[in-house]
Amino acid sequence: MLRLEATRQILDQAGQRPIVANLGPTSDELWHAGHRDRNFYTYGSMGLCSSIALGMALSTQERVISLDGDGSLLMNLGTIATIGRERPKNLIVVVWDNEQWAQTGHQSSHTAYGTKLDQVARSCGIEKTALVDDLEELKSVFGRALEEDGPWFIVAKIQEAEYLPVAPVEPEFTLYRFRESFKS
Ligand SMILES: Cc1ncc(C[n+]2csc(CCOP(=O)(O)OP(=O)(O)O)c2C)c(N)n1
Ligand SMILES: [Mg+2]
Repeated sequence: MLRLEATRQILDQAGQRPIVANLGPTSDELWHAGHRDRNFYTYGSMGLCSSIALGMALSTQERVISLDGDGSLLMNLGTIATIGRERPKNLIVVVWDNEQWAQTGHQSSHTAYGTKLDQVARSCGIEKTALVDDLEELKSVFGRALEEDGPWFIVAKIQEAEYLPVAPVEPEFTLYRFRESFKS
C-alpha cells in the first residue's frame, strides 16, 4: 500500500475531522492529497505528532486523527503509554509503518527487526488496535474507528514511493488557520 493512496482514502472518510500529520512526506502527501483548514502539518516536530493529537483529543469533542510514522513514534514511545493512560474515546492514531526512518536516508527502524507497535499499544491499555496491509483493510478498520469509541491505534504497513514536492506551508499560519477552523 502506498501512503499517498492511503492518505487519500483517510481524507475521503474523515469528512471535516481534524488530522495531524507527521513531519516530512506524511505532511507533504496530506497537503497534495487534499489541503484543508483542518490539516495540521507538524514540520520539524519529530515524535510529537500523536502527542499533539492527544492534546487536541482531550480538548475537543471531535474525533481527532493522527497520521504518525514508525520512526517518529519509536523516538517518543512514551506517547503511546500516555494515550493508554488517558484513553480519549475520540483519538485515532494511524501509523504509516514503512519500517524505516525513510526521509533521512532509509535507515531500517525497529519495526523491521520485530517491534510490533500495535502490540506495544495493547500492552499500554489501548484495546482497539489493528495491523493492516492493504487499502481495503484500512478502509474497513478506519471506518469502524470513526464509529466506535477509541482510542484506536492502527498500524498500516506501507511501501516507499518517490517523494512529492514539499508542501508550501508555514508553521505559524498552519496553527492560526487550524485554530480558526474550530471557531466556525
Ligand atoms: C529530534 C529530531 N531528531 C531527528 C530528526 C531528523 N528526522 C526528521 S524525520 C526523521 C525520520 C522520521 O521517520 P518516520 O517517522 O518513520 O517517517 P518516514 O521518514 O519513514 O516517513 C528524522 C530522523 C528530527 N527532525 N528531530
Ligand atoms: Mg518510517
